[in-house]
Amino acid sequence: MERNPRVDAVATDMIEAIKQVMSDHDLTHSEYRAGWMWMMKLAGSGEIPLFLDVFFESAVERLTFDDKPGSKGAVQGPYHSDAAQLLEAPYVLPMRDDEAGEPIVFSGQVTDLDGTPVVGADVDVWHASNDGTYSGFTGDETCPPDNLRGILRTDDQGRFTFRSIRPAPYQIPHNGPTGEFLAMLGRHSWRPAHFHFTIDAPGFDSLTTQLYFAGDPWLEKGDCVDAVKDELVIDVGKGEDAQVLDTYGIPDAPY
Ligand code: MBD
Ligand code: FE
Repeated sequence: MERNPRVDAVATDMIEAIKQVMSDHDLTHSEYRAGWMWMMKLAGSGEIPLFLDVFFESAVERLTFDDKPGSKGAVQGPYHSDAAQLLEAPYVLPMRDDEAGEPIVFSGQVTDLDGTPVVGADVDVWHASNDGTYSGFTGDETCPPDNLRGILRTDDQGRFTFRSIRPAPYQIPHNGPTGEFLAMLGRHSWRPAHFHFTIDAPGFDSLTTQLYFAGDPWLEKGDCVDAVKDELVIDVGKGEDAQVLDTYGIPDAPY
């Protein structure tokens, strides 16, 4: 393989930065081996994507997108599925017959920077189940791989509405090496409840973002991934408000 100047520039600085930290902390050889063993465990557990996204993705996301106009982005995280299906309107995210959780109806509109609706945009949405797992990543054979995921298309006003269950505060897998690592740093492994979105339309940059729910205690106590932005926290109506949304013609939920 040829020398890659970009990799050389970035990786050489990373290596030097790590060596500097080793020297600042007088790292011992047994500590070096302990870290080495821990990394072997991380690789064996399949949690490398989780670990990297928990500790580093929000920094790169801010660097890349924070100075862009329009809606704020947020990290993608490790649980997006490239195999999500385009759903048919009226939109209900695929869910199990006994899917636990509070029903929610969510509406949004995709516009360009001038506020002109974007018709036919693809809105890829995914979120965790009430027990805090993402389909396809649960190890639970009985959970369909497309559960609580799907792609919606905006209508002639750039709008979309879907029904699902309201995501619950979410604890990242905490029995593995990533959770163990957070615990050694004295940090918790919770994220505020969130929807994930990736919005794509021809001729536009893609937007990957998340939405959080006002009143969620983990907004105060801190997101273990450090990905929350104030602009991404929304209010949720109950009862009457929710029924107004129902006039969009979403059928009764299948639960
Ligand atoms: C998640 O659900 C998530 O959204 C992120 C960013 C990291 C770990 C788990
Ligand atoms: Fe998530």
